Amino acid sequence: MKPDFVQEFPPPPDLYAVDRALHAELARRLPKEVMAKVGPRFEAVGKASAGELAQLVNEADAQPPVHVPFGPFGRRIDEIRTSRAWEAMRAFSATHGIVAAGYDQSLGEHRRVVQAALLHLFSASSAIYSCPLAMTDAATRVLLDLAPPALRDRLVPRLTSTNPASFITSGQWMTERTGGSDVSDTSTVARPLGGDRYALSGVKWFTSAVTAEMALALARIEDDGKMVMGSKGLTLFVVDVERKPEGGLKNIVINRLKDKLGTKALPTAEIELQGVVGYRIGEVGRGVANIAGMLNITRFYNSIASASVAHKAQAWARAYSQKRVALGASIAASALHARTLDDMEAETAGVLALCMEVASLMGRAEAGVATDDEKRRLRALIPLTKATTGKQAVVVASEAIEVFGGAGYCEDTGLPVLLRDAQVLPIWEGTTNVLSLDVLRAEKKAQAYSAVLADLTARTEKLPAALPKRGLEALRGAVAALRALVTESMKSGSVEVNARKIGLTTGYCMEAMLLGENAAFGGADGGARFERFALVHFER
Ligand code: MFK
Repeated sequence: MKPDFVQEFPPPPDLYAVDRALHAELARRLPKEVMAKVGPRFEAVGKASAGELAQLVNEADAQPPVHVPFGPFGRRIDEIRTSRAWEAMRAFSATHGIVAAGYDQSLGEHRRVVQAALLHLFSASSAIYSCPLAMTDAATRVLLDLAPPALRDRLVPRLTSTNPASFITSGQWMTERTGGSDVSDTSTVARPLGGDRYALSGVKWFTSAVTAEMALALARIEDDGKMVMGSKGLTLFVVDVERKPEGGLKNIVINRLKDKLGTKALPTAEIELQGVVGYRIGEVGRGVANIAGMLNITRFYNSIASASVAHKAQAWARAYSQKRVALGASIAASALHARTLDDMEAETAGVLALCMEVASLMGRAEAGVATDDEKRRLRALIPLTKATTGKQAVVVASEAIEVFGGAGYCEDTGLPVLLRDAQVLPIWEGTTNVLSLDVLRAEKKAQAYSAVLADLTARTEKLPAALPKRGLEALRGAVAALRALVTESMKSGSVEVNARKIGLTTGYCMEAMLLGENAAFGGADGGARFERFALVHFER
């Protein structure tokens, strides 16, 4: 009997120091000179994850934003009061150049891999500040691709600034009361004011990061009382969110903040646009195609947020297992428990590997060196990766909480937030089914899925025979079964009903193949991670 026993509770570990899978990815994907330049940045964010960010994330989650609609004498002020910790997350992300890294020309084609590593180390300790960063990055991409020079040059330097005093964030105003998946019934109207200026009016139903200084919005132009209905009638606009000197937002009313399952620190609002000025960007009626560029970036961020939460959850569970004694021994020494931890680590490594493949392709595309085949693969891999990794993040976060037993279920450990925040990842920026259908859209338009399947097949064949045999056989069997499922679905006209199964299976096969390649490249213990992943997913 130990009446005074109190379990020692480890703080979250330095997420860079303990991330063997990330080290293997970086060794494979970054040239030595790039690594020498950016390595200290990874170390700094990793250290913070066990220090200042670990404090800030608890504080931010415990102090959710408050909406103050009216001042003491009834004036509309629409203040969103966020916590000191949330503001500190903003400054941290600017200083560490998380958005900026994606546009750092000096990193060449490696820009998105460097950014993915920084975000992977930050997101799960950021109280989901990665959400405003996703929209900020996506707005940057869209402005660079579509905005007239004056607008672009006014906003992009601030969206990509590493100075917290000048860094601004962007929102994304797309979802209305009709829902997020189908934007064709968007009812926000844009009335011409002359030139590219329009007055936007309507209700936006899910506007995350409502404290952003600008937003991209979809609206339907009404000219002389005429409007084109459906998604072909939508156009994209940039809105400056301005505060009036006497309080309140200029031509925007905040109706309320959402009461969400998780992402508590993130202010997500329902807002009403009352003639706010929007600058049209891109062609009239091409709003959906134009905002798709934004979705591709936010889906990339969502995928890395999945890798991040899975990594933090499993690394923390492992740290705890080394401290916890039960049934007379350290639980880490139990073969069954060690297997569970290894499976979680392999799952997480798979998520990261797929994210890094996308990061690598995206960096190459943006640096102008991607081949046509790589661009096609990127188009299909973005939705496929987001769909697969979102599901995996929830599973790993849930397993990690279970490792802590009842303590993991209690708020004061800081663990439940991981699961709550993970649950948004399969929803935000497209549900699993919507993304599976997007893979079909990409296939119809550019045979993008076929390019992924051909690449997966060829690279699986090329994996060296020296890899663990059972894992290799399990993966090759899974790829053959996937190809048969695709052929059979096409023959029987059941591609749509099988789209989710095809998408997720492709995601798992890609992850296993990439882990095999990493192991072949030489990452320590990579072979074991590859085999665990393949056996968990594919061995019957
Ligand atoms: C972090 C915490 C957040 C807090 C909680 C948040 C909870 C969630 C709240 C939300 O609502 S998040 C928003 C979720 N919604 C989405 O992510 C959108 C999901 N729907 C889609 O992705 C649809 O596919 C889409 C609206 C983009 C298109 O639907 P349509 O109207 O049927 O478009 P269509 O005709 O298929 O495509 C129009 C054009 O866009 C085509 O080009 P072309 O006209 O040149 O042929 C498409 O090829 C192109 N396109 C569509 N998706 C694309 C794309 N191009 C490139 N990449 C893509 N992904």
